[in-house]
Amino acid sequence: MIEIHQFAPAWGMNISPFCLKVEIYCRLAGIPYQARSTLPFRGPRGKLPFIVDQSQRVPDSGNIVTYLKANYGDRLDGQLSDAQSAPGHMLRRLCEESLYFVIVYSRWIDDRYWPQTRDAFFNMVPSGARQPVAGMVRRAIRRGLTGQGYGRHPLAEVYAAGIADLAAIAWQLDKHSYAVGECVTSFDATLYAFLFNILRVPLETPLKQAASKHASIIAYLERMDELLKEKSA
Ligand SMILES: N[C@@H](CCC(=O)N[C@@H](CS)C(=O)NCC(=O)O)C(=O)O
Repeated sequence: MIEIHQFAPAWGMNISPFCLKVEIYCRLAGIPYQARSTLPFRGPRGKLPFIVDQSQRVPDSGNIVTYLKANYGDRLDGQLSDAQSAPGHMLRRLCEESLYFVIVYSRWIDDRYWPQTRDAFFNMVPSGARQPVAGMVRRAIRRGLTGQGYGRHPLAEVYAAGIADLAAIAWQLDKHSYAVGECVTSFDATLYAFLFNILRVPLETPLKQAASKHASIIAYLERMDELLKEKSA
């Protein structure tokens, strides 16, 4: 069985959008898997998720989906037209290359939410080492965000970027039941994982407040919850 190597749960849930994306893809495609908790430095590229399948290690959620399609059949995207693939690709990039960094910023940099993040993500570290370890990881995340760019902006601008991303997603979901049409596709694994990581974690961030106001986003998460329940029944 495929092993998905990912972070240990925090707040009782999968708090990595990229790791959750792979889990959701497997659930939607009906591919059995086992989740294994690990740390990023153990992965082939120093990030999570990676999968292990018959002793082969595949890193990167995008590569993993490509690998699963090639080895287990393209169970979700076989019928996609170019007119659906193009907006799907753009939605995915928006989530992974923009919204993701606003989520990271809200959890790790915004002082209002950092204490909750620290307590949830580092509770397995012995209490004496918890503050220094958490502080060290936080500094590394800050450097990453400075390199990416959002770390150089004032707080309000970072959230404005994320809120604009959510408005674009809401517009798309107002037109369709799923990410790019009336059938679920691999793009929904991405979209659901990112929206879940904004709306279902116990951080009342400006992103969560903005997402909560979009009826199409709320309805989409509920629709996907129902579908995932049916798939696992
Ligand atoms: N392009 C990668 C991105 C994965 C990624 O950024 N993973 C984050 C967690 S959501 C990570 O491992 N961060 C730890 C680190 O950078 O040290 C993918 O699609 O899997």
